[in-house]
Amino acid sequence: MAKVLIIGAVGQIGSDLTVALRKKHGADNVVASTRKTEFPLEIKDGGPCEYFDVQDKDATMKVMKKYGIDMVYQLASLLSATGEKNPDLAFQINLLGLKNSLDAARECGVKRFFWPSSIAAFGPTTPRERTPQRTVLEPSTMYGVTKVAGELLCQYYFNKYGLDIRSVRYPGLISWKAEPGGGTTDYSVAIYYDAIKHGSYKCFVGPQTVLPMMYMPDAIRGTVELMDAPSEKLTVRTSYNLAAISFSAKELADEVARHIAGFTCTYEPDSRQKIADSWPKSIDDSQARKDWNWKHEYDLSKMSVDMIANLKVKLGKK
Ligand code: AKB
Repeated sequence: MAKVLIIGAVGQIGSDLTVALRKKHGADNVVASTRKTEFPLEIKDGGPCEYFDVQDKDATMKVMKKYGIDMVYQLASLLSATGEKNPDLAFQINLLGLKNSLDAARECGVKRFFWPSSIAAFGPTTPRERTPQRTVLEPSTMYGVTKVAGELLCQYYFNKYGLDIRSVRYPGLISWKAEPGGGTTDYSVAIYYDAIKHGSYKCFVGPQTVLPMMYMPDAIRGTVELMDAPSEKLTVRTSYNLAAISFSAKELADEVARHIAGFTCTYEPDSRQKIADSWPKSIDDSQARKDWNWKHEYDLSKMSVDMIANLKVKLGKK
Protein backbone atom coordinates (compact mmCIF):
# COMPACT_ATOMS: atom_id res chain seq x y z
CA MET A 1 0.00 0.00 0.00
CA ALA A 2 1.38 3.46 -0.93
CA LYS A 3 2.35 5.87 1.84
CA VAL A 4 1.13 9.25 0.72
CA LEU A 5 2.01 12.80 1.79
CA ILE A 6 -0.23 15.72 0.80
CA ILE A 7 1.60 19.03 1.19
CA GLY A 8 -0.87 21.91 1.39
CA ALA A 9 -3.75 19.67 2.42
CA VAL A 10 -6.17 22.34 3.61
CA GLY A 11 -6.32 24.41 0.43
CA GLN A 12 -9.06 24.26 -2.18
CA ILE A 13 -7.80 21.07 -3.87
CA GLY A 14 -6.27 19.49 -0.76
CA SER A 15 -9.50 19.59 1.24
CA ASP A 16 -11.23 17.29 -1.25
CA LEU A 17 -8.18 15.32 -2.35
CA THR A 18 -7.18 14.32 1.20
CA VAL A 19 -10.58 12.75 1.83
CA ALA A 20 -10.53 10.95 -1.54
CA LEU A 21 -6.99 9.61 -1.06
CA ARG A 22 -7.73 8.40 2.46
CA LYS A 23 -10.63 6.41 1.04
CA LYS A 24 -8.42 4.98 -1.70
CA HIS A 25 -5.23 4.22 0.22
CA GLY A 26 -6.55 3.80 3.78
CA ALA A 27 -6.74 6.64 6.31
CA ASP A 28 -3.51 5.76 8.13
CA ASN A 29 -1.54 5.76 4.88
CA VAL A 30 -2.27 9.38 3.94
CA VAL A 31 -0.52 12.17 5.84
CA ALA A 32 -2.05 15.64 5.53
CA SER A 33 0.25 18.61 6.05
CA THR A 34 -0.17 22.36 6.25
CA ARG A 35 1.94 25.40 7.08
CA LYS A 36 -0.17 27.46 9.41
CA THR A 37 -3.91 27.05 9.07
CA GLU A 38 -5.75 24.81 11.49
CA PHE A 39 -6.90 21.54 9.96
CA PRO A 40 -10.64 21.23 9.35
CA LEU A 41 -12.10 18.52 11.62
CA GLU A 42 -12.78 16.16 8.71
CA ILE A 43 -9.04 16.10 7.91
CA LYS A 44 -7.75 16.31 11.50
CA ASP A 45 -9.88 13.42 12.73
CA GLY A 46 -9.52 11.42 9.53
CA GLY A 47 -5.84 10.38 9.69
CA PRO A 48 -2.28 11.54 10.41
CA CYS A 49 -1.56 15.28 10.20
CA GLU A 50 1.68 17.27 10.34
CA TYR A 51 2.56 20.97 10.39
CA PHE A 52 5.56 22.14 8.37
CA ASP A 53 6.50 24.84 5.92
CA VAL A 54 7.24 23.79 2.37
CA GLN A 55 10.10 26.31 2.41
CA ASP A 56 11.81 24.17 5.06
CA LYS A 57 13.42 21.22 3.30
CA ASP A 58 14.69 19.57 6.52
CA ALA A 59 11.22 19.61 8.06
CA THR A 60 9.79 18.18 4.83
CA MET A 61 12.35 15.36 4.83
CA LYS A 62 11.74 14.62 8.49
CA VAL A 63 8.05 13.96 7.79
CA MET A 64 8.81 11.94 4.65
CA LYS A 65 11.20 9.72 6.63
CA LYS A 66 8.92 9.44 9.67
CA TYR A 67 6.14 7.87 7.57
CA GLY A 68 8.23 6.17 4.84
CA ILE A 69 6.48 8.28 2.18
CA ASP A 70 6.61 7.01 -1.41
CA MET A 71 3.96 9.21 -3.06
CA VAL A 72 3.70 13.00 -2.74
CA TYR A 73 1.02 15.49 -3.78
CA GLN A 74 2.61 18.94 -3.52
CA LEU A 75 -0.24 21.46 -3.55
CA ALA A 76 1.18 24.35 -1.50
CA SER A 77 0.71 27.54 -3.49
CA LEU A 78 -0.44 31.15 -3.50
CA LEU A 79 -3.03 31.77 -6.23
CA SER A 80 -2.91 34.39 -8.97
CA ALA A 81 -4.50 37.44 -7.34
CA THR A 82 -2.73 36.98 -3.99
CA GLY A 83 0.49 36.32 -5.89
CA GLU A 84 0.19 39.73 -7.59
CA LYS A 85 -0.11 41.38 -4.16
CA ASN A 86 2.99 39.59 -2.89
CA PRO A 87 5.10 38.37 -5.83
CA ASP A 88 8.16 37.63 -3.65
CA LEU A 89 6.18 35.29 -1.39
CA ALA A 90 4.55 33.66 -4.42
CA PHE A 91 8.01 32.97 -5.84
CA GLN A 92 9.25 31.58 -2.50
CA ILE A 93 6.31 29.28 -1.85
CA ASN A 94 5.32 28.28 -5.36
CA LEU A 95 8.72 27.80 -6.93
CA LEU A 96 11.36 27.46 -4.21
CA GLY A 97 8.85 25.42 -2.20
CA LEU A 98 8.43 23.10 -5.18
CA LYS A 99 12.21 22.77 -5.58
CA ASN A 100 12.59 21.96 -1.88
CA SER A 101 9.96 19.26 -2.03
CA LEU A 102 11.36 17.78 -5.25
CA ASP A 103 14.81 17.60 -3.63
CA ALA A 104 13.38 16.17 -0.41
CA ALA A 105 11.39 13.60 -2.44
CA ARG A 106 14.46 12.60 -4.43
CA GLU A 107 16.61 12.21 -1.31
CA CYS A 108 13.91 10.23 0.51
CA GLY A 109 13.32 7.78 -2.35
CA VAL A 110 9.79 8.96 -3.22
CA LYS A 111 8.47 7.01 -6.21
CA ARG A 112 5.71 9.25 -7.58
CA PHE A 113 5.07 12.99 -7.26
CA PHE A 114 2.13 15.21 -8.27
CA TRP A 115 2.27 18.96 -8.70
CA PRO A 116 -0.50 21.21 -10.03
CA SER A 117 0.10 23.68 -12.83
CA SER A 118 -2.66 25.95 -14.12
CA ILE A 119 -4.11 27.74 -17.14
CA ALA A 120 -2.18 30.66 -15.60
CA ALA A 121 0.93 29.24 -17.33
CA PHE A 122 -0.55 30.78 -20.50
CA GLY A 123 -0.55 34.50 -21.22
CA PRO A 124 -1.78 37.21 -23.58
CA THR A 125 0.31 35.91 -26.50
CA THR A 126 -1.12 32.36 -26.24
CA PRO A 127 -3.94 31.38 -28.66
CA ARG A 128 -7.09 31.76 -26.52
CA GLU A 129 -9.46 29.29 -28.18
CA ARG A 130 -8.78 25.59 -27.75
CA THR A 131 -5.33 26.41 -26.43
CA PRO A 132 -2.99 23.62 -27.55
CA GLN A 133 -0.88 21.43 -25.29
CA ARG A 134 2.34 22.83 -26.70
CA THR A 135 2.13 26.58 -27.28
CA VAL A 136 3.44 30.00 -26.25
CA LEU A 137 3.97 30.27 -22.47
CA GLU A 138 4.42 33.96 -21.63
CA PRO A 139 2.29 34.59 -18.52
CA SER A 140 1.83 38.08 -17.14
CA THR A 141 1.47 37.15 -13.43
CA MET A 142 4.08 35.93 -10.94
CA TYR A 143 1.78 32.95 -10.28
CA GLY A 144 1.98 32.11 -13.99
CA VAL A 145 5.75 32.58 -14.02
CA THR A 146 6.07 30.07 -11.16
CA LYS A 147 3.81 27.65 -13.04
CA VAL A 148 5.89 27.76 -16.24
CA ALA A 149 9.17 27.48 -14.33
CA GLY A 150 7.68 24.74 -12.12
CA GLU A 151 6.57 22.72 -15.16
CA LEU A 152 10.08 22.89 -16.58
CA LEU A 153 11.56 21.95 -13.21
CA CYS A 154 9.29 18.90 -13.02
CA GLN A 155 10.32 17.81 -16.52
CA TYR A 156 13.98 18.39 -15.63
CA TYR A 157 13.78 16.26 -12.47
CA PHE A 158 12.04 13.51 -14.43
CA ASN A 159 14.70 13.47 -17.17
CA LYS A 160 17.71 14.03 -14.92
CA TYR A 161 16.82 12.02 -11.81
CA GLY A 162 14.04 9.71 -12.98
CA LEU A 163 11.59 11.09 -10.38
CA ASP A 164 8.16 10.09 -11.72
CA ILE A 165 6.45 13.50 -11.63
CA ARG A 166 2.98 14.05 -13.02
CA SER A 167 1.13 17.31 -13.44
CA VAL A 168 -1.99 18.92 -14.92
CA ARG A 169 -2.81 22.50 -15.84
CA TYR A 170 -6.03 22.95 -13.86
CA PRO A 171 -8.67 25.35 -15.12
CA GLY A 172 -10.63 27.37 -12.53
CA LEU A 173 -11.86 24.86 -9.94
CA ILE A 174 -15.32 25.06 -8.42
CA SER A 175 -16.07 23.33 -5.14
CA TRP A 176 -18.40 23.67 -2.17
CA LYS A 177 -16.11 22.19 0.47
CA ALA A 178 -13.28 24.72 0.70
CA GLU A 179 -13.58 28.24 -0.63
CA PRO A 180 -10.76 29.27 -2.93
CA GLY A 181 -8.57 32.06 -1.60
CA GLY A 182 -6.96 34.68 -3.78
CA GLY A 183 -7.65 33.31 -7.26
CA THR A 184 -8.91 35.10 -10.37
CA THR A 185 -11.53 32.41 -10.94
CA ASP A 186 -12.96 32.79 -7.40
CA TYR A 187 -16.09 34.55 -8.73
CA SER A 188 -17.27 31.19 -10.09
CA VAL A 189 -17.48 29.87 -6.51
CA ALA A 190 -18.41 33.06 -4.66
CA ILE A 191 -21.48 33.51 -6.89
CA TYR A 192 -23.04 30.32 -5.47
CA TYR A 193 -22.35 31.35 -1.84
CA ASP A 194 -23.79 34.84 -2.30
CA ALA A 195 -26.76 33.56 -4.29
CA ILE A 196 -27.74 31.24 -1.44
CA LYS A 197 -26.93 33.69 1.36
CA HIS A 198 -28.10 37.01 -0.14
CA GLY A 199 -29.89 36.29 -3.44
CA SER A 200 -27.45 38.55 -5.30
CA TYR A 201 -23.78 38.78 -6.30
CA LYS A 202 -21.41 41.54 -7.37
CA CYS A 203 -19.04 39.94 -9.87
CA PHE A 204 -15.47 41.23 -10.17
CA VAL A 205 -15.13 40.36 -13.87
CA GLY A 206 -17.38 41.57 -16.69
CA PRO A 207 -20.34 39.51 -18.00
CA GLN A 208 -18.60 38.52 -21.26
CA THR A 209 -15.52 37.07 -19.50
CA VAL A 210 -15.10 33.43 -20.55
CA LEU A 211 -12.71 31.09 -18.74
CA PRO A 212 -12.20 27.31 -18.62
CA MET A 213 -13.61 25.78 -15.42
CA MET A 214 -14.06 22.37 -13.80
CA TYR A 215 -16.11 20.94 -10.95
CA MET A 216 -13.97 19.57 -8.14
CA PRO A 217 -15.14 15.92 -8.33
CA ASP A 218 -13.89 15.82 -11.93
CA ALA A 219 -10.59 17.43 -10.90
CA ILE A 220 -10.05 14.96 -8.06
CA ARG A 221 -10.92 11.93 -10.20
CA GLY A 222 -8.66 13.17 -13.02
CA THR A 223 -5.77 13.75 -10.64
CA VAL A 224 -6.04 10.27 -9.15
CA GLU A 225 -6.41 8.70 -12.61
CA LEU A 226 -3.27 10.46 -13.82
CA MET A 227 -1.37 9.23 -10.77
CA ASP A 228 -2.60 5.68 -11.43
CA ALA A 229 -1.72 5.72 -15.15
CA PRO A 230 1.16 3.49 -16.30
CA SER A 231 4.30 5.57 -16.67
CA GLU A 232 4.95 4.43 -20.26
CA LYS A 233 1.58 5.90 -21.40
CA LEU A 234 2.55 9.43 -20.39
CA THR A 235 4.00 11.60 -23.14
CA VAL A 236 3.90 14.94 -21.30
CA ARG A 237 6.24 15.51 -18.36
CA THR A 238 5.76 19.26 -18.07
CA SER A 239 2.01 19.41 -17.40
CA TYR A 240 -1.10 18.10 -19.18
CA ASN A 241 -3.80 20.47 -20.44
CA LEU A 242 -7.04 19.50 -18.68
CA ALA A 243 -10.47 20.82 -19.64
CA ALA A 244 -14.13 20.40 -18.80
CA ILE A 245 -16.45 23.38 -19.32
CA SER A 246 -16.09 26.98 -20.52
CA PHE A 247 -18.73 29.63 -19.88
CA SER A 248 -19.03 33.39 -19.53
CA ALA A 249 -19.71 35.06 -16.20
CA LYS A 250 -23.18 35.95 -17.53
CA GLU A 251 -23.93 32.35 -18.56
CA LEU A 252 -22.96 31.31 -15.03
CA ALA A 253 -25.21 33.96 -13.48
CA ASP A 254 -28.09 32.90 -15.75
CA GLU A 255 -27.61 29.28 -14.69
CA VAL A 256 -27.59 30.22 -11.00
CA ALA A 257 -30.79 32.22 -11.55
CA ARG A 258 -32.46 29.10 -12.95
CA HIS A 259 -31.96 27.41 -9.56
CA ILE A 260 -32.38 30.33 -7.16
CA ALA A 261 -35.51 32.37 -7.78
CA GLY A 262 -34.99 36.13 -7.88
CA PHE A 263 -31.17 35.92 -8.04
CA THR A 264 -29.50 39.00 -9.54
CA CYS A 265 -25.91 39.61 -10.58
CA THR A 266 -24.15 42.95 -11.11
CA TYR A 267 -20.68 43.44 -12.57
CA GLU A 268 -17.86 45.61 -11.27
CA PRO A 269 -14.58 44.49 -12.86
CA ASP A 270 -11.43 45.09 -10.78
CA SER A 271 -7.73 44.31 -11.28
CA ARG A 272 -8.51 40.61 -11.71
CA GLN A 273 -10.20 41.36 -15.05
CA LYS A 274 -6.81 41.96 -16.64
CA ILE A 275 -5.55 38.59 -15.42
CA ALA A 276 -8.71 36.84 -16.67
CA ASP A 277 -8.30 38.50 -20.08
CA SER A 278 -4.77 37.11 -20.36
CA TRP A 279 -5.92 33.49 -19.94
CA PRO A 280 -7.44 31.08 -22.48
CA LYS A 281 -11.19 30.82 -23.03
CA SER A 282 -11.04 27.10 -23.80
CA ILE A 283 -8.43 24.36 -23.67
CA ASP A 284 -7.51 21.52 -26.02
CA ASP A 285 -6.90 18.58 -23.70
CA SER A 286 -6.85 15.86 -26.37
CA GLN A 287 -3.40 14.65 -25.26
CA ALA A 288 -4.70 13.86 -21.75
CA ARG A 289 -7.78 12.17 -23.26
CA LYS A 290 -5.54 10.06 -25.50
CA ASP A 291 -2.72 9.20 -23.06
CA TRP A 292 -4.68 8.35 -19.90
CA ASN A 293 -8.34 8.43 -21.00
CA TRP A 294 -9.26 11.69 -19.26
CA LYS A 295 -13.00 12.49 -19.49
CA HIS A 296 -14.98 15.10 -17.58
CA GLU A 297 -18.49 14.33 -16.29
CA TYR A 298 -19.97 17.60 -15.08
CA ASP A 299 -21.40 20.29 -17.34
CA LEU A 300 -22.57 23.67 -16.03
CA SER A 301 -26.08 22.49 -15.22
CA LYS A 302 -25.14 19.20 -13.50
CA MET A 303 -22.46 21.01 -11.50
CA SER A 304 -24.88 23.75 -10.39
CA VAL A 305 -27.45 21.25 -9.12
CA ASP A 306 -24.82 19.45 -7.02
CA MET A 307 -23.06 22.62 -5.87
CA ILE A 308 -26.27 24.31 -4.70
CA ALA A 309 -27.58 21.20 -2.94
CA ASN A 310 -24.32 20.75 -0.99
CA LEU A 311 -23.87 24.44 -0.22
CA LYS A 312 -27.41 24.76 1.12
CA VAL A 313 -26.67 22.03 3.65
CA LYS A 314 -23.26 23.54 4.50
CA LEU A 315 -24.75 27.01 4.99
CA GLY A 316 -27.72 25.68 6.96
CA LYS A 317 -30.24 26.91 4.37
CA LYS A 318 -32.20 23.72 4.04
C1 AKB B 1 -6.54 31.21 -9.94
O1 AKB B 1 -7.56 31.81 -10.33
O2 AKB B 1 -5.52 31.77 -9.57
C2 AKB B 1 -6.58 29.69 -9.95
C3 AKB B 1 -6.02 29.13 -11.21
C4 AKB B 1 -6.76 29.23 -12.48
O3 AKB B 1 -4.96 28.59 -11.19
N1 AKB B 1 -7.91 29.23 -9.74
